[in-house]
Amino acid sequence: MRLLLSPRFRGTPPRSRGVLPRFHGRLHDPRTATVIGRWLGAAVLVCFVTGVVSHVLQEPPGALADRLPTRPVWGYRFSQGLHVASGIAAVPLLLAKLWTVYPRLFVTPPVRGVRHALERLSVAVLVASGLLELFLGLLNIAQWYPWPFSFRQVHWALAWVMVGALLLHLAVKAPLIAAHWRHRSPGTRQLPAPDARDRRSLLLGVGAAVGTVTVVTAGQTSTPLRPLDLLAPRHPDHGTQGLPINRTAAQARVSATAVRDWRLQVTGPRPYALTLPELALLPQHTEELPIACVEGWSASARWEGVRIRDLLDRAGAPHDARLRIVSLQRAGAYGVTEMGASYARDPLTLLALRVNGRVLSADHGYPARIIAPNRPGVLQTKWVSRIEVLT
Ligand SMILES: Nc1nc2c(c(=O)[nH]1)N[C@H]1C(S)=C(S)[C@@H](COP(=O)(O)O)O[C@H]1N2
Ligand SMILES: [Mo]
Repeated sequence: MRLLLSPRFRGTPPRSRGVLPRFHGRLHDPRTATVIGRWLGAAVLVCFVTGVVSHVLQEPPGALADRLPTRPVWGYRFSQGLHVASGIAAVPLLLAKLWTVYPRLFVTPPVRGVRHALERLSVAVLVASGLLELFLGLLNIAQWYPWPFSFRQVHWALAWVMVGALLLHLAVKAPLIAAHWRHRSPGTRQLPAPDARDRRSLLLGVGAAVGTVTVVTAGQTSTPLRPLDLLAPRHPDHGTQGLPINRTAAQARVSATAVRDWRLQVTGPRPYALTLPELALLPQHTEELPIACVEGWSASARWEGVRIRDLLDRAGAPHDARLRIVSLQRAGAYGVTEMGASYARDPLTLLALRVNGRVLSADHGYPARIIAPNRPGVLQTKWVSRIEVLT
């Protein structure tokens, strides 16, 4: 109560009249907004940059497709883990920030001119796009799509709207942010601000909330935090053969007949087909590589199989060939994917037949799947039936 009723203001609380609520809290002020805004800004920056990385790896523009880096092998695991963790951390930060500034919704007069109206409009765009962006991301982690549009395209477009509105917001508020960036304003150099203790409590609470949501979800990608992974929808250790399963063979409608009659087709200058026993006779390689899903979970596994580049050499494919990988899958997305030359030529990129010492289970892509270093999980195609050399 003391906090809400205290008459001692710092900063300028918005004026309100009549039926509108009155705000006396000392924490609805620019200093608190600046401090929380800095944390939120850092989370948004990390989330945005890692989001761009994820987008470029999934849909590389033009010639970049053949030059994507395949090292470090855990690069995507790290960046996508950060993307989801910073997005989750941004939720309590955004809520705290909105709480700090919401009295400004009730300023009177609501519009003081064209400039003020535009400024308020840009804040509305920022708040709406930020809330929606985080909400879409969270639902995607839960694999729940109650909307008719493509998650990825909307999440991507909205990210730019949000960042644009954020830059505008920062520019408009720059003088205010600068004035409240440091701990004490010049006039009160000697005395601690009267609201310093309240603010410290609020910030500690927000920090604790961020820490908690991070610790109970980051175990989906970080091995040391794994025992505390209580809230993430997927646990990296739960699933057959030591790996989670995003789409089962049944969900992908991979038919038993198709698997029984399976042969690997490779097209190219010298096309050929191989049965599973024939593939097993080719030189086999074992690599430890992570699967890193865009949803934020990741896990490392030991994969055994044939190098893609060996299969390509056998087909007489040119050195810079890009590939199309076709799966037996008949339902849902990711049945057909493309692979740029840097992945196709990498000695670590395998057509895997085994994982963690055993033949791939049906849900992990039996008879054969792609595993490549530093690559989003969605492109690690399961149930591979054909590799097409694109020229
Ligand atoms: N054909 C096909 N391959 C696929 C998918 C799919 O839906 N269809 N899902 C991908 C996704 S999103 C991920 S994260 C990985 C997960 O592999 P796992 O289920 O073996 O752990 O497989 C990928 N390979
Ligand atoms: Mo995934």
